[in-house]
Formats: sequence, C-alpha cells, structure tokens
Amino acid sequence: MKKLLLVNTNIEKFPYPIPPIGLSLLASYLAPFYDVRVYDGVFDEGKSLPDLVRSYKPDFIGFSIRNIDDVVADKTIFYMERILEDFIRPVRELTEVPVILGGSGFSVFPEEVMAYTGADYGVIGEGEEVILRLLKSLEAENELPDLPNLVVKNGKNRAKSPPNSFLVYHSIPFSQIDRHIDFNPYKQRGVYSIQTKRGCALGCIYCTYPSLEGKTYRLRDPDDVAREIEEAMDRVGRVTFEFVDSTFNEPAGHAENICRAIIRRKLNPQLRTMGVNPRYTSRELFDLMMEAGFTQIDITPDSAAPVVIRNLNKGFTRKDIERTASLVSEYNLPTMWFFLFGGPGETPETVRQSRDFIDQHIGDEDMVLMLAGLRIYPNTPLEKIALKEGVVREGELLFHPSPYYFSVGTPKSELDRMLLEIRDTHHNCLPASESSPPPEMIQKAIALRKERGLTEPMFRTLLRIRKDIKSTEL
Ligand code: B12
Repeated sequence: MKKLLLVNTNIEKFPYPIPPIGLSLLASYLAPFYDVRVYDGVFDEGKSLPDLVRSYKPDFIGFSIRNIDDVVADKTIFYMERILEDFIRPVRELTEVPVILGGSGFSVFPEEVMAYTGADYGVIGEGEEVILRLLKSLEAENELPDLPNLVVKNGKNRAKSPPNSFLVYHSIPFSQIDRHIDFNPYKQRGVYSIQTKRGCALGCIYCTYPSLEGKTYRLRDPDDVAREIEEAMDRVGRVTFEFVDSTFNEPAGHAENICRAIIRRKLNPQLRTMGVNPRYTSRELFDLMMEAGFTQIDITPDSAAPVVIRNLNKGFTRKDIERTASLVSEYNLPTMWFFLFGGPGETPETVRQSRDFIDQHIGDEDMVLMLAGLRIYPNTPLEKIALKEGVVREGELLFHPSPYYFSVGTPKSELDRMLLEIRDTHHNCLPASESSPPPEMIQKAIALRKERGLTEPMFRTLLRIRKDIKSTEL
C-alpha cells in the first residue's frame, strides 16, 4: 500500500485547541486504500514533522489549511507565514513527493494559497472522494480526473459549487479523531468535534459557509450521530462533544432529531454547539437540548438593530432574537453571544440598539464577543457592496492583507471607541481583539475549576476572574 501523510497545520489554540476533524474524516475514508498517518501540529507546531517524514517516508503528503487569518480587524493574525515556514517548506526540503492542499481556509482562497505555497495540487471544499480520485490517478500515472474541485499548480480553475454529487455523504465512515491523533492533550481544554450535516442555505452577505459546504443540506442519520458519540465516549471517556455544523438548528427539525437520538441512547454526554440560529428556536428545541446534555451554546445574531439584521440578510428578526434570549434565561443555558458591528447601515444609533438589547436581554454571566468590521471574502454579496462603495478596488486581492468593511456611519475609529465604552461598562462584553485570555489567566481558571470543582463552561470561569480583576481595579 502506498503511504499518505496528512498534516494538520493549525496551531491556533484560541478559543481552545480544536482537533482536526476534517483530516480525520479523510483518514477514515482513505484507510481501505492507503496506509494513512495523521500528524497533528496543534501542540507540536511542526517541530517533529521532519523526523516523521524521514522515518515514515510518505508517497504523498496532504496539508490541511483551516485558517488563513483570525478575522479580527485589529491586529489581524495571518497564519500562512508559519504554515509555510514551519510546515510546508521544511517538508519540501526533505522530499519531492506530491504536496496536496485542502481545508476550509484553503478553499476560500485556492489560487492565492497555491501560489503562496507552491503546492502541486489542491482540493476545494469537501475532500474525501476528490483526494481519493487524485491519489489513484497519481499512483497509476494516469491523466488527472477532470473535477471542478481539483486545483493544479499554475492552473486557473476555481470551483464555484464545491459539494461533490458523487460523494455519498451520509454513509462516510466516522471520523474517529482519537484513533488518528493523540487526543489526550485535548481532554483538559478541548472538545471532540462532530458534524451532523453539510450545507448552509442561509444568505448572510459576508459569509463563506454556503460556498464551502454547498447551499443544500445533506443530513446524517441522527442514530449514526448518536452512535458516533457513544463509540467515542467508550474510547475517550467524558469529554465535551461539539457540533461543527455551519448552523446547528437548520433545517427545521434536524437538531431536534439529533437530540432525540442521543436521549434514546441514554448517553448523557456533555454537549455544546455554535450556530444556534434564532429563527428556529422554540421551547421544544430547548427542552430537547437540555435533556440531551447541552451545557453551552453560541448564538450569532450579529446585531439587534432591525435595519442591520436586514442588511446582513440574516433571515431572522429582532423578535426571533428576543424570543431566543428569553429561552436562554428561562433554561439558564450558558451562552456566548457574537455581535458583528460595522455592517452596511450601521450607525451610532444602531450600535446603541444592540447595546440596549444586551442590557435588557443578556444575563451578565453570559459572554458577549464584539467584532468590529466585516472580513471581505471573494464571491460574497459583501464583496460587491465593498466594490460599489470603493472600499476595495476591482481586482484587489482579498487574501492578504485582509480587507475589512466598515459602514460609512461607523468608521473604524468611531466604532472602536463605542465598543470600548461598552466593554468598560459591561464586564461580560469583550472586543474580539481582547478576547483571547493570556496563558496565565487560563492557568488560573484551570486551577480555580479544580479547587472549587467547577463544572461550568470555561468562559464563565474566565468571566469570574475578569470580574474580580475589574472590581479590584476600581
Ligand atoms: C465550526 C467552526 C468553528 C468552531 C470550531 C469548533 C470545533 N470544535 O472545531 C469555532 C467557533 C470554535 C471556530 C473558531 C475559529 N474559526 Co471557525 N469555523 C468553523 C466552521 C463553521 C466549520 C469547520 C469544521 O469543522 N467543518 C467540518 C469539517 C469536517 O470540515 P473541514 O475541516 O473543512 O474538512 C473538509 C474539507 O475542508 C477538506 N479538507 C480538510 N483538510 C484537508 C486536507 C487535504 C489535503 C484535503 C485534500 C482536503 C481537506 O475535507 C474535509 C472533509 O470533507 C468553518 C466554516 C465552514 N463551514 O467550513 C469556520 C472557519 C474554518 N473558521 C474560521 C476562522 C477564521 C476561525 C477563527 C480563527 C475565528 C476566531 N478569531 O476565533 C477560530 C479559530 C479556532 C482554532 N482554534 O482554529 C474561518 C477560516 C477562514 C479564514 N479567514 O481564515 C472559517 C472558514 C469561517 C469563515 N470565516 O469563513 N470555528
């Protein structure tokens, strides 16, 4: 069997280290055909990769590129420099085997990343079947398969609709992340990622999800999802399982069915999810989520000002957000709220409307993350708006340095000032640029949790520490 080395280049540990689910899915899918090894760079940061390449002697190497940058307009982190210097270049110096790229960050900027890294091949969007077909043809020295998702060095093809009609998504093997990498370091501050579907049918003007996963939903059987959690719990014990779907509770009914399947198996796992969409929240959903084992959720209204919600094309209304917020308090479900300020139509008045919403509807034990400025991505409605308003020029590369959109009503400096004012008067509201806690604070939080036996979500412990620091400052 030919040997394939898959490399996770993501070294970001904020808001917590996340295990490479995408690479693990590929590894499970390819296992019948190749001898596959996964190198996880999250903690090792590339240090032992050259030794592994020397000893394993792969025939092909795939690099996963998840993050290009951190989407924080202030002090943006551009991850690609370290991906090139600490991962790709050292490997290239050791071997001439074909280098294949993939991952969500790569898929947003395929041509740019190909040029930046000098890789041989790239796979846009979901990778399982495309990389298999690519490897087979490389192995047989056949002509390359004619697939819209496949990018070749110096080629010009850029796929527009990545989902592969030939991949039978609902029957792909489980990721079994912990069988491909050492999962132990994730147990203290990490999660075990689970995907229940692919696709996003929403049309938020700035977002890449529909182009990464396709606009139509492809659902997994809820019983398979529950069985995957059960099997993983048998292997790794009690960890937090996190759903990584673009939005958890769309299309209507699927999230409820996932919860029911988990409840039926009496698993009682610890669950969390991002992307609870205010449009489809209900008492029934919250009842089921509580019974299934949710201990934390994320909600991303972006704004509570009706005009901005509409301009961002969020697909829900202020009423939906209010209903969702009252469900959150009624069920006392720890929640991280994400607000994205500066979109089209934002003015000081609309910022005030969001602030008033936070005051009236969000409890002070819940955290509010405030982002200022919208990352402009290619092929999005926001790109068109930004071009029309002259924020970016036709042909301007959106890759690096990353451009951000600020509405004329709230230029960056004005918006930063308003958000700092909110931060100063609300201990639970943090600008994104300040949201990454220093390592000492994380250590303190870990110690405090141990000492007091706290089982609350980490963000609540961090908020406690912040509140204490603030009150001693005053
Ligand atoms: C869930 C999610 C989160 C969750 C993660 C929770 C968790 N447990 O993993 C949270 C909210 C914590 C999060 C945080 C962040 N995220 Co995020 N996140 C996502 C999201 C919605 C899904 C990622 C996912 O797991 N998908 C499911 C897996 C199965 O798919 P996959 O990894 O893409 O793998 C498939 C393919 O990409 C491909 N593939 C992957 N690797 C390889 C390798 C090869 C060789 C090949 C051929 C193919 C291939 O095949 C896989 C299987 O089909 C994506 C958007 C999206 N829809 O993809 C954004 C996304 C990845 N995030 C993004 C960003 C920026 C971040 C943050 C930096 C934001 C921040 N400042 O906090 C952090 C970084 C966190 C970290 N430590 O890395 C960006 C990256 C783009 C960019 N600008 O760089 C994305 C694309 C969203 C966006 N803005 O467009 N995120």
